[in-house]
Amino acid sequence: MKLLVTGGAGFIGSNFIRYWLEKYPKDKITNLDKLTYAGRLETTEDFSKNKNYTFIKGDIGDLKTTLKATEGIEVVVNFAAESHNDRAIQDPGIFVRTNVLGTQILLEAAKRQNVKRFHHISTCEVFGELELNEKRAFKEEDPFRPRTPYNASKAAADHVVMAYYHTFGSPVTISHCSNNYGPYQFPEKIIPRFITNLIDNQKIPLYKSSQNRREWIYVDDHNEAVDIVIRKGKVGEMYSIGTGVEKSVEDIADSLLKIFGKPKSYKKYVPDRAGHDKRYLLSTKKIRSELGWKAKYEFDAYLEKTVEWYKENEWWWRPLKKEAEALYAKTGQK
Ligand code: NAD
Ligand code: TDX
Repeated sequence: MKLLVTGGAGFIGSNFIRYWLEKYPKDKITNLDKLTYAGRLETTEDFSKNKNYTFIKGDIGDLKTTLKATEGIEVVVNFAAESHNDRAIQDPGIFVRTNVLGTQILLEAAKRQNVKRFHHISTCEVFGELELNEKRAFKEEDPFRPRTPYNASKAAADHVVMAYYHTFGSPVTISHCSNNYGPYQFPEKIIPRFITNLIDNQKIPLYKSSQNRREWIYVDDHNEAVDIVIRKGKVGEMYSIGTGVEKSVEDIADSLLKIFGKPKSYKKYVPDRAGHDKRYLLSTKKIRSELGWKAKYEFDAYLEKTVEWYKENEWWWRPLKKEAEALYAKTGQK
């Protein structure tokens, strides 16, 4: 199979390529990535010499580039996006340009090149937020109710993907995943930010609404589910990928302090995120019953493995820490 992966120099996309090249060593993968602040060639170093791997530096929002990148491609997997809520509050425009317009331009190229499958990576956040005490979980057929510039751009992109399916018959699938953690995650996101602060013996900044919680998934579980959706999923369908493992900001902080053997006085409280969604939780009934997928990596064990990875790979994150903290210096959340 010939795949085009976009955003493959970022966190989940690079782990997807790593996973795929190992599992399907005969397949060919092209990675199209703009190399924004979040995309780095160092992240792809370990597989960059693989003879079945090609890298193109380019923007999914440029039709000429995407037409060339999709030539002879059977499957497109679109990970490329602006992905951080706190940045979207500072500059919503780039989120709309990359996540919405970029996705449309990539869809258009895939349509013109007769790509057999366009798989779009989306997020639980498109469904809006749940109350902390609510009993339900989001289902695939729930309406989109985004509340932040990031999740509005992801919801809008999903609508464009479905419009290409209904109007032009494009062979699309979409997956909505919960919060990922694992190696190569940019240290602006909560888990790598807290880990790298603790390695440096710094306090960890909890946003004021620290009972807000997320559903956590190890990145390889997400990527295995995407693999199954690509191979077995039905065109025109959306699939939710989650674990049911919910952790509040306080829980994450406490788990990491325990791993590092540090006292609770390492927690500090900083101003809340504007539009801070309280909670997301996905029902995974559909992917479990129709495609036979379920998550297998256990949270506590893989959180520890993730800590180990950051301890062993300072070369990777140390140069990024300044960029990540500069953002929070601006927002007063440092
Ligand atoms: P990331 O920010 O680590 O990586 C994004 C990658 O996309 C980077 O390599 C960047 O250079 C590239 N990129 C950005 N704009 C581009 C453009 N215009 N053209 C080409 N490449 C571009 O993000 P991530 O956490 O790996 O997220 C990947 C995808 O998964 C995103 O679509 C995100 O919305 C989705 N998602 C993420 C999570 C999570 O917890 N991280 C959960 C659910 C869904
Ligand atoms: O320093 C922090 N302190 C803190 O309390 C940071 C960075 C975050 N938080 C809180 C805010 C959230 O309640 O932690 C929680 C998680 O925040 P992020 O790591 O920024 O992730 P989130 O906003 O939930 O979005 C993530 O999951 C869904 C990804 O960044 C998205 O790309 C994905 O779609």
